[in-house]
Amino acid sequence: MRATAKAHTNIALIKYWGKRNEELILPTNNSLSITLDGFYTETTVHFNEELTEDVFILNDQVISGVPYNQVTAYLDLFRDHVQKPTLFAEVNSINKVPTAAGFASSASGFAALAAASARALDLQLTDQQLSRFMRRGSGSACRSIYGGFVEWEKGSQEDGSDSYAIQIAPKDHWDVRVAAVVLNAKEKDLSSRKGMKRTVDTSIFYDAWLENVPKDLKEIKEGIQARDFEKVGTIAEANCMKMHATTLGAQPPFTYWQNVTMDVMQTIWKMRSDGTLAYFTIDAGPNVKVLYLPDNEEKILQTLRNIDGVSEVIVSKVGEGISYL
Ligand code: 2P0
Repeated sequence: MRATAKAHTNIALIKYWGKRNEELILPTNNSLSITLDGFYTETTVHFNEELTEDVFILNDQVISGVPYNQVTAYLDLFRDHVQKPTLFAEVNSINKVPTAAGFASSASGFAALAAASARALDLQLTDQQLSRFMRRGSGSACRSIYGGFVEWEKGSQEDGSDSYAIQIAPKDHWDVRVAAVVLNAKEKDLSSRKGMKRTVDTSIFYDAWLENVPKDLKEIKEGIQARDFEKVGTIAEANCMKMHATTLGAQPPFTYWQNVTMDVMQTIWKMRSDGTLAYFTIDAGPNVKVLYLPDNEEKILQTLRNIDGVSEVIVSKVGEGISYL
């Protein structure tokens, strides 16, 4: 009843932004991401009849409070599944997703936890079933089941049975790079979960967001198949701008951007007008991720590192899906 799984985080090019069911984590729109090789979580789950409660160890520290409660609530899904309400587990995680890099560790964290839990219980799940379990921890986690380019189908069933990830193209399809630009910026005040909810509930721009996603999705998938970097970058950057525009129409309005976020955006625009193809995307936080092709790597990294307020630039290639150790 012990297993270890490794999951990589992912960066969305078409953003998941809104839920139609908060408890089951069902989205209002399909999303599409690249799995990243640089950032991952490795988790061992050991279900043990002798334990009287779960134990959660993260990076060699025993964890209590909110993160512990999230893990135990999540393990309840598996206890329910096997109908063993008192089967507790020791969870031991190593997280190689630097929080400063502005990647939510929830995607790789819940993907690894789901995969290790299912394997420890010998559940023999299909990929769809496993992706659905991942989704219940954090929406974006369901995309980390696969490497390469991955779409999360929003589905239409109320029970979420058709809301899971599918692979659009494997890792080796295309060597695209993603640079995480780490900024000297303060932590965000509003979590992505809360910002997403406020936007769905109040933004006057939200319907426009939803109407537009299918077009972005169709075109970016064509771009990925054709390895058309200009097309993929243009759509990804515009989709990010539209997601962030919805926050300005919320009540009260908000933005995840800080001054240095805009400095990086403007630097990318300047690079492009000078002929270097780089595109940005931004999640629910101030940090910026930059997409580019390997030929331009040196020049782009040097330019990014020279921006005032940039503390670090971390490069990632396209990564693999779930693996077991
Ligand atoms: C994404 N984000 O597609 C998008 C883009 C943020 C912006 O997944 O499911 O709010 O409540 O755990 O933590 C944010 O994730 O989602 C997210 P839930 P959360 O990657």
